[in-house]
Amino acid sequence: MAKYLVTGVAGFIGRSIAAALAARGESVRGIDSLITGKRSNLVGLEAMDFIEGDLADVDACAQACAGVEVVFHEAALASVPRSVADPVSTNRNCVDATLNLLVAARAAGVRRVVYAGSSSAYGDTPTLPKHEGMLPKPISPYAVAKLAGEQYMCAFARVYGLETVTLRYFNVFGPFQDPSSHYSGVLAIFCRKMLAGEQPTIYGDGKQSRDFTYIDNVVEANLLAAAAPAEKVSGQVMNAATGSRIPLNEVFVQLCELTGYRGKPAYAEPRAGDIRDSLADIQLAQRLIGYQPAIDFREGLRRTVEWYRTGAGD
Ligand code: UD2
Repeated sequence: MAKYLVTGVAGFIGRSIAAALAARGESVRGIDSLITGKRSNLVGLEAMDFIEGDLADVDACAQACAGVEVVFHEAALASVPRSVADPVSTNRNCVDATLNLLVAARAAGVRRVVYAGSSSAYGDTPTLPKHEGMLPKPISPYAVAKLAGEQYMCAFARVYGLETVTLRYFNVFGPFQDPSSHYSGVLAIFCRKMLAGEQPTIYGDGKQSRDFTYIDNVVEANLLAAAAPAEKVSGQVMNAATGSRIPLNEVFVQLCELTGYRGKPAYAEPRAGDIRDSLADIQLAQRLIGYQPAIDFREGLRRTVEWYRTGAGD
């Protein structure tokens, strides 16, 4: 019987958490609908109990949660522009899925659910850094859906005593992130394009900034959140990031150095629902779970470029 369940295990964050658990010798079950997750991301996880299933299906949720102690809930339909194009699918795969999972987790006697929240919850407020005491102001359907999920987490902790912890991720990147879709994360798209000598497109003036967070930091935050004492963390929401930000134009310059790309970027209209600047205050996670980002942006970017250079992302 698996002690841990990872939802969205064929996505790049889910597979990275599952791999870290497996490396510690833990028994892991994973579930993924393979809507955006990729079977190829399960390489190295052959010992895991894998369920191909959709969390919008309550029976799949029940099957996934049976006998499990801790859930890492990474499954979602990510992307702001995807949610602008199709808000109903985003709601189904983020909100309905999260509620179904929580109901099933409670029924199965799961002790704790660690949830992948999103920095998009803060919206486009000018205040930086973003801290958890700020009033959420989501501006895209995706941000609304991720925020609804974290509110369900808090409510289930409060009214049912299920231990829940929300980590608000800030633009996570790294190996295994899918570069192939128009809706992929910007660093995955840029790495693949620039290594292939293709021109990347920057939406807007490129002065927008992000607290890009390397995957290993987020995996570590999850392991700490799962292990922290309930009286400290249950029902809490905390940022998981690096606490520094970089504009997209500067990212492009660094990627030119790392990939050898010699061209210029194309510039296009800003995207609807896009946020200008994003930067996390990470003191709460430091205090509650002892989180400290170990890999900085530059080193993370170097490792990421090397991974895409191997062609593993194709
Ligand atoms: C949001 C969340 C992030 C995560 C993610 C999931 C914020 C601040 N961040 O990321 O935490 O939940 O959603 O999808 O809300 N861009 C280009 N060219 C491209 C692709 C993107 O210029 O080819 C720009 C894009 O317009 C944006 C930036 O790059 O300004 C980052 O875009 P993204 O899609 O990687 O992530 P973002 O910030 O929407």
